[in-house]
Amino acid sequence: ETSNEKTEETCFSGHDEEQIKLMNENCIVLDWDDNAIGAGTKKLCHLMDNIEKGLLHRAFSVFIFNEKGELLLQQRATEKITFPDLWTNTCCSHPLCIDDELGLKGKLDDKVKGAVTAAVRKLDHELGIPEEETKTKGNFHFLNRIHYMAPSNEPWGEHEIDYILFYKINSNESLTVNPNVNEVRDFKWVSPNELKAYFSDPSYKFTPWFKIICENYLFNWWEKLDDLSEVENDRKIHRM
Ligand code: DMA
Ligand code: MN
Repeated sequence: ETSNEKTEETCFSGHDEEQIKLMNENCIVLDWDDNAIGAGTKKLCHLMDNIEKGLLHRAFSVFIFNEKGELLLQQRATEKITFPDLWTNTCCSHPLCIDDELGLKGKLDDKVKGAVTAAVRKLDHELGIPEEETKTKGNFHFLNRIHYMAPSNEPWGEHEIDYILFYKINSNESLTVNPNVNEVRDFKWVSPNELKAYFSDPSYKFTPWFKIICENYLFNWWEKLDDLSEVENDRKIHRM
Protein backbone atom coordinates (compact mmCIF):
# COMPACT_ATOMS: atom_id res chain seq x y z
CA GLU A 1 0.00 0.00 0.00
CA THR A 2 1.15 3.50 -0.76
CA SER A 3 0.35 6.49 1.36
CA ASN A 4 -1.19 9.48 -0.34
CA GLU A 5 -1.71 11.38 2.88
CA LYS A 6 0.65 14.20 1.94
CA THR A 7 -1.65 16.90 0.64
CA GLU A 8 -1.06 18.64 -2.68
CA GLU A 9 -0.19 21.81 -0.70
CA THR A 10 2.58 20.21 1.37
CA CYS A 11 4.12 18.51 -1.65
CA PHE A 12 3.80 21.09 -4.32
CA SER A 13 3.65 24.55 -2.70
CA GLY A 14 5.92 26.95 -4.53
CA HIS A 15 6.64 24.46 -7.33
CA ASP A 16 6.42 24.98 -11.08
CA GLU A 17 3.02 24.23 -12.73
CA GLU A 18 4.50 22.27 -15.64
CA GLN A 19 6.58 20.09 -13.32
CA ILE A 20 3.57 19.51 -11.01
CA LYS A 21 1.57 18.20 -14.02
CA LEU A 22 4.34 15.73 -14.87
CA MET A 23 3.92 14.22 -11.38
CA ASN A 24 0.75 12.56 -12.80
CA GLU A 25 2.73 10.36 -15.20
CA ASN A 26 2.38 6.63 -14.56
CA CYS A 27 5.66 4.99 -13.59
CA ILE A 28 6.21 1.22 -13.65
CA VAL A 29 6.15 -0.23 -10.12
CA LEU A 30 8.56 -3.16 -9.66
CA ASP A 31 9.40 -6.07 -7.42
CA TRP A 32 13.07 -6.52 -6.45
CA ASP A 33 13.74 -8.57 -9.61
CA ASP A 34 12.56 -5.83 -12.00
CA ASN A 35 9.22 -7.47 -12.76
CA ALA A 36 6.42 -4.94 -13.40
CA ILE A 37 3.80 -5.39 -10.68
CA GLY A 38 1.69 -2.28 -11.24
CA ALA A 39 1.50 1.41 -12.01
CA GLY A 40 2.17 4.31 -9.66
CA THR A 41 2.10 8.03 -10.31
CA LYS A 42 5.43 9.81 -10.44
CA LYS A 43 4.28 11.65 -7.31
CA LEU A 44 3.61 8.49 -5.27
CA CYS A 45 6.80 6.78 -6.49
CA HIS A 46 8.96 9.71 -5.36
CA LEU A 47 7.59 10.30 -1.84
CA MET A 48 10.13 9.07 0.75
CA ASP A 49 7.26 7.81 2.98
CA ASN A 50 6.36 5.30 0.24
CA ILE A 51 9.97 4.50 -0.66
CA GLU A 52 10.68 3.64 2.98
CA LYS A 53 7.89 1.06 2.73
CA GLY A 54 9.63 -0.48 -0.30
CA LEU A 55 8.00 1.22 -3.30
CA LEU A 56 10.37 0.76 -6.27
CA HIS A 57 10.05 1.89 -9.92
CA ARG A 58 11.84 1.58 -13.27
CA ALA A 59 14.07 4.36 -14.68
CA PHE A 60 16.70 4.95 -17.32
CA SER A 61 19.87 7.06 -17.51
CA VAL A 62 21.25 8.05 -20.92
CA PHE A 63 24.89 8.98 -21.52
CA ILE A 64 25.50 10.58 -24.96
CA PHE A 65 29.05 10.64 -26.32
CA ASN A 66 30.21 12.63 -29.35
CA GLU A 67 32.74 11.49 -31.97
CA LYS A 68 35.56 12.94 -29.80
CA GLY A 69 34.46 10.68 -26.94
CA GLU A 70 33.14 13.57 -24.85
CA LEU A 71 30.09 13.07 -22.60
CA LEU A 72 27.11 15.44 -22.68
CA LEU A 73 26.24 16.60 -19.14
CA GLN A 74 23.16 18.54 -18.17
CA GLN A 75 22.38 20.80 -15.23
CA ARG A 76 18.82 20.20 -14.05
CA ALA A 77 16.49 23.21 -14.13
CA THR A 78 15.67 25.09 -10.92
CA GLU A 79 12.02 24.16 -11.69
CA LYS A 80 12.67 20.41 -11.17
CA ILE A 81 10.87 19.22 -8.04
CA THR A 82 13.52 16.61 -7.23
CA PHE A 83 17.27 17.32 -7.33
CA PRO A 84 16.97 20.87 -8.81
CA ASP A 85 20.08 22.63 -10.15
CA LEU A 86 22.33 19.56 -9.89
CA TRP A 87 24.65 18.46 -12.68
CA THR A 88 24.08 14.96 -14.04
CA ASN A 89 24.34 12.64 -17.05
CA THR A 90 22.71 13.56 -20.39
CA CYS A 91 19.11 12.58 -19.61
CA CYS A 92 17.18 10.59 -17.00
CA SER A 93 13.55 9.71 -16.64
CA HIS A 94 11.12 6.80 -16.39
CA PRO A 95 9.64 4.36 -18.90
CA LEU A 96 5.88 4.80 -18.50
CA CYS A 97 3.13 2.25 -17.98
CA ILE A 98 2.24 2.11 -21.69
CA ASP A 99 2.63 -0.82 -24.13
CA ASP A 100 5.61 0.72 -25.98
CA GLU A 101 7.66 1.34 -22.85
CA LEU A 102 6.65 -1.49 -20.52
CA GLY A 103 8.31 -4.51 -22.11
CA LEU A 104 5.14 -6.58 -22.18
CA LYS A 105 6.76 -9.98 -22.62
CA GLY A 106 8.75 -9.36 -19.47
CA LYS A 107 12.05 -10.46 -21.10
CA LEU A 108 15.09 -8.26 -20.48
CA ASP A 109 15.52 -7.45 -24.22
CA ASP A 110 11.95 -6.28 -24.32
CA LYS A 111 12.32 -4.12 -21.21
CA VAL A 112 15.51 -2.59 -22.68
CA LYS A 113 13.54 -1.72 -25.86
CA GLY A 114 10.92 -0.03 -23.68
CA ALA A 115 13.62 1.98 -21.88
CA VAL A 116 15.13 3.03 -25.25
CA THR A 117 11.69 4.13 -26.51
CA ALA A 118 11.29 6.24 -23.36
CA ALA A 119 14.82 7.63 -23.82
CA VAL A 120 14.03 8.74 -27.39
CA ARG A 121 10.90 10.50 -26.09
CA LYS A 122 12.70 12.28 -23.23
CA LEU A 123 15.82 13.29 -25.20
CA ASP A 124 13.41 15.22 -27.42
CA HIS A 125 11.40 16.64 -24.50
CA GLU A 126 14.35 17.67 -22.28
CA LEU A 127 17.13 18.48 -24.72
CA GLY A 128 15.24 19.15 -27.96
CA ILE A 129 17.05 16.30 -29.72
CA PRO A 130 14.49 15.39 -32.43
CA GLU A 131 13.14 11.83 -32.10
CA GLU A 132 13.99 11.27 -35.79
CA GLU A 133 17.70 11.71 -34.96
CA THR A 134 17.81 8.99 -32.30
CA LYS A 135 14.99 6.57 -32.95
CA THR A 136 16.77 4.32 -35.41
CA LYS A 137 18.14 3.05 -32.07
CA GLY A 138 21.31 1.51 -33.51
CA ASN A 139 23.36 3.99 -31.50
CA PHE A 140 22.05 2.87 -28.11
CA HIS A 141 23.94 0.37 -25.96
CA PHE A 142 22.44 -1.16 -22.82
CA LEU A 143 25.11 -1.47 -20.13
CA ASN A 144 23.45 -2.70 -16.94
CA ARG A 145 20.75 -2.11 -14.31
CA ILE A 146 21.49 -0.32 -11.05
CA HIS A 147 19.16 -0.57 -8.05
CA TYR A 148 19.67 2.40 -5.73
CA MET A 149 17.83 4.63 -3.26
CA ALA A 150 18.58 8.30 -2.59
CA PRO A 151 16.73 10.99 -0.64
CA SER A 152 16.22 14.43 -2.23
CA ASN A 153 14.82 17.59 -0.64
CA GLU A 154 11.90 16.75 1.73
CA PRO A 155 9.52 14.93 1.17
CA TRP A 156 11.03 13.52 -2.04
CA GLY A 157 13.50 10.84 -3.06
CA GLU A 158 14.42 8.16 -5.59
CA HIS A 159 14.24 4.38 -5.40
CA GLU A 160 14.78 2.85 -8.81
CA ILE A 161 16.09 0.10 -10.98
CA ASP A 162 17.92 2.29 -13.47
CA TYR A 163 18.69 1.07 -17.03
CA ILE A 164 22.04 2.52 -18.07
CA LEU A 165 22.08 3.42 -21.78
CA PHE A 166 25.04 4.75 -23.75
CA TYR A 167 24.42 6.54 -27.06
CA LYS A 168 27.37 7.02 -29.41
CA ILE A 169 27.19 9.66 -32.14
CA ASN A 170 28.91 8.35 -35.26
CA SER A 171 31.38 10.60 -37.11
CA ASN A 172 28.99 11.03 -40.08
CA GLU A 173 26.13 12.18 -37.82
CA SER A 174 25.23 15.41 -36.10
CA LEU A 175 23.09 15.99 -33.05
CA THR A 176 20.73 18.93 -32.55
CA VAL A 177 20.66 20.11 -28.93
CA ASN A 178 18.06 22.74 -28.06
CA PRO A 179 17.22 22.46 -24.34
CA ASN A 180 13.77 22.90 -22.83
CA VAL A 181 14.47 25.54 -20.15
CA ASN A 182 11.79 24.08 -17.87
CA GLU A 183 13.90 20.90 -17.67
CA VAL A 184 17.51 21.87 -18.35
CA ARG A 185 19.37 24.91 -17.04
CA ASP A 186 22.70 24.31 -18.77
CA PHE A 187 24.69 21.64 -20.61
CA LYS A 188 28.29 20.93 -21.53
CA TRP A 189 30.48 18.32 -23.23
CA VAL A 190 33.28 16.94 -21.06
CA SER A 191 36.26 14.60 -21.33
CA PRO A 192 36.98 12.16 -18.46
CA ASN A 193 39.64 14.48 -17.03
CA GLU A 194 37.38 17.53 -17.23
CA LEU A 195 34.65 15.62 -15.39
CA LYS A 196 37.12 14.55 -12.68
CA ALA A 197 38.16 18.19 -12.27
CA TYR A 198 34.51 19.26 -11.85
CA PHE A 199 34.10 16.64 -9.12
CA SER A 200 36.72 18.42 -7.04
CA ASP A 201 35.26 21.88 -7.80
CA PRO A 202 32.79 22.76 -4.99
CA SER A 203 30.72 24.99 -7.31
CA TYR A 204 29.59 21.85 -9.23
CA LYS A 205 27.05 19.72 -7.37
CA PHE A 206 26.04 16.34 -8.83
CA THR A 207 23.03 14.03 -8.51
CA PRO A 208 23.43 10.98 -6.25
CA TRP A 209 22.81 8.44 -9.05
CA PHE A 210 25.40 10.10 -11.31
CA LYS A 211 27.95 9.95 -8.46
CA ILE A 212 27.16 6.24 -7.88
CA ILE A 213 27.58 5.46 -11.58
CA CYS A 214 30.82 7.48 -11.81
CA GLU A 215 32.34 5.92 -8.69
CA ASN A 216 31.56 2.36 -9.77
CA TYR A 217 31.41 2.09 -13.54
CA LEU A 218 31.58 5.16 -15.75
CA PHE A 219 35.31 5.70 -16.19
CA ASN A 220 35.93 2.02 -16.92
CA TRP A 221 33.13 1.92 -19.51
CA TRP A 222 34.29 5.23 -21.00
CA GLU A 223 37.74 3.73 -21.70
CA LYS A 224 36.01 0.96 -23.67
CA LEU A 225 33.77 3.32 -25.66
CA ASP A 226 35.20 2.17 -29.02
CA ASP A 227 34.18 -1.43 -28.30
CA LEU A 228 31.61 -1.94 -25.55
CA SER A 229 31.04 -5.63 -26.30
CA GLU A 230 32.94 -6.73 -23.17
CA VAL A 231 30.81 -4.63 -20.80
CA GLU A 232 27.37 -4.19 -22.38
CA ASN A 233 24.20 -6.28 -21.93
CA ASP A 234 24.97 -7.27 -18.34
CA ARG A 235 21.93 -9.23 -17.09
CA LYS A 236 22.69 -8.76 -13.40
CA ILE A 237 20.89 -6.14 -11.29
CA HIS A 238 23.58 -4.28 -9.34
CA ARG A 239 22.41 -3.20 -5.86
CA MET A 240 24.12 -0.05 -4.59
C1 DMA B 1 14.54 10.17 -12.99
O1 DMA B 1 15.01 11.32 -13.54
C2 DMA B 1 15.47 9.07 -13.36
C3 DMA B 1 16.62 8.83 -12.74
C4 DMA B 1 17.53 7.83 -13.22
C5 DMA B 1 16.99 9.58 -11.52
P1 DMA B 1 14.22 12.71 -13.50
O2 DMA B 1 13.94 13.14 -12.12
O3 DMA B 1 15.03 13.63 -14.34
O4 DMA B 1 12.86 12.36 -14.22
P2 DMA B 1 11.99 13.32 -15.11
O5 DMA B 1 12.90 13.90 -16.15
O6 DMA B 1 10.94 12.45 -15.69
O7 DMA B 1 11.49 14.38 -14.20
MN1 MN C 1 12.47 8.14 -10.33
